[in-house]
Amino acid sequence: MEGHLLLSFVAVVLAKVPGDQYAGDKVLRLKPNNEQQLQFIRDVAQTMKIDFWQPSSPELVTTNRTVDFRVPADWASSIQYRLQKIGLKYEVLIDNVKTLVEKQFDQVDRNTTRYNYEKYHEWTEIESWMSKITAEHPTLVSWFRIGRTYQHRSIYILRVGKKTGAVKPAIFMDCGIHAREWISPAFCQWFVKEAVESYGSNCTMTILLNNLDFLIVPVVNVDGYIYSWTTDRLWRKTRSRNPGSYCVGTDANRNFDAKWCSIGSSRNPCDETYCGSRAESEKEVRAVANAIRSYKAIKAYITIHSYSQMCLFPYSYTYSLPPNHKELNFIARNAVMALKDLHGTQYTYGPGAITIYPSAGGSDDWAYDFGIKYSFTFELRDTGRYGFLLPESQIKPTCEETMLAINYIATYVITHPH
Ligand code: 9B3
Ligand code: ZN
Ligand code: ZN
Ligand code: ZN
Repeated sequence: MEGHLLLSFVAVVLAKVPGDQYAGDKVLRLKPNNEQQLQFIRDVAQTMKIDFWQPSSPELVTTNRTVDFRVPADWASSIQYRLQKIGLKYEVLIDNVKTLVEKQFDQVDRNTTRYNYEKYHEWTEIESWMSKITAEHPTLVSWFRIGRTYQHRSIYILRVGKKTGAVKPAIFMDCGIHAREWISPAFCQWFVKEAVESYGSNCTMTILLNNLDFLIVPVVNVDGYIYSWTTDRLWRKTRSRNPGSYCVGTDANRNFDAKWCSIGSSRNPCDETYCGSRAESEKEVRAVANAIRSYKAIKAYITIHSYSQMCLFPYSYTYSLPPNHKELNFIARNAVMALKDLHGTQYTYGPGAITIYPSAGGSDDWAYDFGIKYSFTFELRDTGRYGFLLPESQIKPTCEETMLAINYIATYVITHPH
């Protein structure tokens, strides 16, 4: 009897919404104007537990560029005091992270019959959604497993396109490389929905699906995504153990074999940009890379992240420009213009190294060097008001506008077959 009581007590405690650990945490934005202020931020990052949102690690902070970071509640007032003292102006983007995290979980609703694309979904729901949409559209959708995660879950790919019996040129798109960027898997699902629902009625989509296949991985980092639902909403990395360290996980977007771990990544397993023990050490990364290596007709690679509103292309690992830089820049500019047409959302675009930050091991650079000459990273909404905690009310407008950019790129690819 007592044991039973104790068990239900434990269950109640564990069922707590993952957000409590962020009570009183703040997200601050500031812009260091000189070396001293820069040094101050780096010092603070070493002595306090600071979670860098944008850029994703303290090494990537530079002068005259804004930094967004989360400070734990206990440190917040001390940091704010010290910032004031050295005259570094800051803005409070989020006053209490817990409040926003809780809002996201409150909105979750599981008992609707039609799949709601304007909500974030947990992994089990996404998994059954894949099975359902495949069954409902057998002439357009096929469903495969491309590998397993560290915790042995399946990593799936959907092939979306009119089935012709022949191998068609393909566009590979993945979402959910980073766990906390929830808008990313939401977009992949939206894209598949739009594709199957508008085939036959929407002219652009019909032409696209007749002429190519979209290979879509809705969630790459499944373990991390689940962990961001159950335990830590702001988890970024995979969930693999690191021998000799208590810290868990590798940054999957620093783990690809593209000048691996040379810049903009960390060799410390406790850092958010830990590059892993070797290139492709992560099963999730190997699954994506193997899928791309084995599918012969991939014309474009697109990877979806958040936040910052950017369209990036190679390289991130060097400031050098790739041979078709002009063409990539042209495509990115037009994609971003198409996106802006809908709600006026402004995106910046350019090579990763100069547009966001120089860093190696990213999937877009790897896909490019593998031979896929059209390779893009999208950083979806917003620019920091909510950051990773983008409210569900923004899923629809974000996905609708992003569709226009992806459709532009896809159309470009089929009209430029070389
Ligand atoms: C980073 C790299 Cl290394 C790359 N090749 N392309 C884009 C990015 C930006 C994303 C990251 O992993 O930090 C944004 Se969340
Ligand atoms: Zn629509
Ligand atoms: Zn990301
Ligand atoms: Zn990002």
